[in-house]
Amino acid sequence: MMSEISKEFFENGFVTKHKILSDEEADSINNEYNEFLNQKNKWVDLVEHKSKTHLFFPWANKLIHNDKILNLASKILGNNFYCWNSLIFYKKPRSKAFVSMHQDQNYWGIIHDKALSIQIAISNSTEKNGCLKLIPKSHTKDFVHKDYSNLNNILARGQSISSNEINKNDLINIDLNKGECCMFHGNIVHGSYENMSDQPRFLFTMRFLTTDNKIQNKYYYNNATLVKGEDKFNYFEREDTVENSSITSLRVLHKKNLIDQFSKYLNLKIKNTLFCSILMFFLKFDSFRGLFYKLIKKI
Ligand SMILES: O=C(O)CCC(=O)C(=O)O
Repeated sequence: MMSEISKEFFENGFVTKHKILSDEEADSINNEYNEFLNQKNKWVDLVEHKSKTHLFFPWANKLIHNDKILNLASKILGNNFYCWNSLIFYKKPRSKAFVSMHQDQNYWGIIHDKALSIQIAISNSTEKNGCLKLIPKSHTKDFVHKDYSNLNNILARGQSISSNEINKNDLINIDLNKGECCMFHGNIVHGSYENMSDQPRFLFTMRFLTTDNKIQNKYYYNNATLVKGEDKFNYFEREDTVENSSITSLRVLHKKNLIDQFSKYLNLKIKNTLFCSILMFFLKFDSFRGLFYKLIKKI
């Protein structure tokens, strides 16, 4: 029998306000993250830690294995699934950063629908500080996407649905108190506006998919962490965890993934293979990628 949660999820494309972390647990992650931001970091790390974050921070690696999160995801995905990505969406106070409206499945290129995201609020997330916005029930329709380049767009490729296609009145705010999460379908229309408050907004999103799914190699890495059950398909290379390995070795894989992805995005933007290979000769060095991020104002 379908649980209430899965019924609501498939009907509306999301369920929200499930408490995962206590206020103290959320604060502790927030403090650790602020310490990281206040350190003297390499430019490259200031950008690249925001993707595949579970291979960068021990707290993130623990969160993708959190029982309450896995319990929630298993109501939709069943007993065998991976976490293949995790991301930090952080907006500084008064930051103009936004996320253009998009459907994740439009660019994930997965082979079937069994994929979702769970977004957990590490700080309170409100309309004023630029919380997640989504259109209920929009997961049942496919929208056309264009690459919309804007330096304030947090999405690296700027993938967006044209504003004419969307009625802004259909968007709802996903207000979350720290420690709460929202689980949303891979095809739901979502994004967020700028932070108009004096507080930072810190959200952490985890992407889960079933072991019989595949991801489009054209854009993404093919390694993931098995967080529940077993994998009889072996489409993914299995990532270690911080429990059975160390954060130092996870960070080696993190770097490799980010360089590979950088090269894939570059090839998409600049369709000249020779030129891209020459650029990548330099850009595989941290200092050059860091400089590049600085030039495109990602730092
Ligand atoms: O909350 C945001 O800023 C957007 C988050 C998002 O696009 C996602 O979690 O997939």
